[in-house]
Amino acid sequence: MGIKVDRLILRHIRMPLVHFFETSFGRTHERDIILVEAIAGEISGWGEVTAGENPFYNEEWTGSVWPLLIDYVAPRVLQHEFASPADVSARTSHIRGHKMAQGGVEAAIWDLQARLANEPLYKAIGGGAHLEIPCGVSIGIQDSVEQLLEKIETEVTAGYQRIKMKIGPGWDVDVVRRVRERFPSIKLMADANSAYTLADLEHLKKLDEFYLMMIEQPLAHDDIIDHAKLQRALETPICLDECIRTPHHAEQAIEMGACRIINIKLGRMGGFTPSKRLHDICRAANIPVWCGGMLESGIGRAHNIALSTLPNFVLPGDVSASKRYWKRDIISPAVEVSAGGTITVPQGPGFGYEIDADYLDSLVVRREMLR
Ligand code: OSB
Ligand code: MG
Repeated sequence: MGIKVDRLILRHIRMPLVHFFETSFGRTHERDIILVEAIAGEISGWGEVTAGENPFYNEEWTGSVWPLLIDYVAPRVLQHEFASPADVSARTSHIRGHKMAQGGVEAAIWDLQARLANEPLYKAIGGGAHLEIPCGVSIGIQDSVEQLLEKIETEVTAGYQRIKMKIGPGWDVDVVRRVRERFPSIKLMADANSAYTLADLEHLKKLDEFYLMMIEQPLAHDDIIDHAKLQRALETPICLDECIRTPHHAEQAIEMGACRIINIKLGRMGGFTPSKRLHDICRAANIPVWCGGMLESGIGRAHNIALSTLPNFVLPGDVSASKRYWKRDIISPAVEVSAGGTITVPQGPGFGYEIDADYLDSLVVRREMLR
């Protein structure tokens, strides 16, 4: 059964975060998110564009996504007969970059296809190896070390299986030391979001002492070669995030020894099809993967859950409960995490949660219907 999208509705929504989130590139208090509703006849599929409010994680931001979707992605996708959603990504991949914009539409069409077939999204994408997803949390840079220790305590008590802390110059070795003193046996990792260069090599080596599971993306967002040099000097495994924007980047990083782990983000890769290809490359090379997050609403979160059911997602990801981010989520029920730190994969059609249409409507900043 092929698939044809006859309408796309774009919505820009604004959602306040329960707590600000700080990375080495800045602080976020509220999210501006672009949602994609892909419609065939009476049935809708939903996707989320995971770009941030500013072009600091990658080149995309809420403001770039809107015209990119209207001028370049929608015209290539609307009214086109796809044999399968697996063909959507190839239809837009001539667009340089802007993978998150492309990926939001691609994911909406996978959800649409799953709903048309009345099956769960995870089955449609060929997943299902895990139906309980192991969860970790990502904790931003705090105003004080005490605050960070308190947050970690809360999350460990809630059952989360691993803690990721954001680091950057001035908030690294000494802070990690304090965390390790207080929590000697938790699974701990650090994410630098490209805050360092090879000039910091001796400083970064000091992190080896804290037996971290991995250090995520310490060096430049586009520099696989320097990561290979750093990995040779470190005992701690490097995990690449920003550097891996195509499956081929992973082949190059693995060949060069630039990392031992890869974080897969659905949006960064441009959707399920390239994410699956990346997953398969890593699996064949014995590189474990985990699912990253971009402070998603429930819609992006639900897609991440489906993705995480693929077999090589063997490490706890950054997919955590809705309530850590939102007072109220736009899906129902909210994403919940068990006392053992897992999410049970929902079995309903599509991504398996309902859209809370009234609440969603109340958050809309702008809306556009495309035919
Ligand atoms: O690098 O993983 C990252 C959030 C915004 C931008 C980049 C990153 C992050 C996170 C948050 O770490 C993960 C989450 O959604 O909880
Ligand atoms: Mg990261």
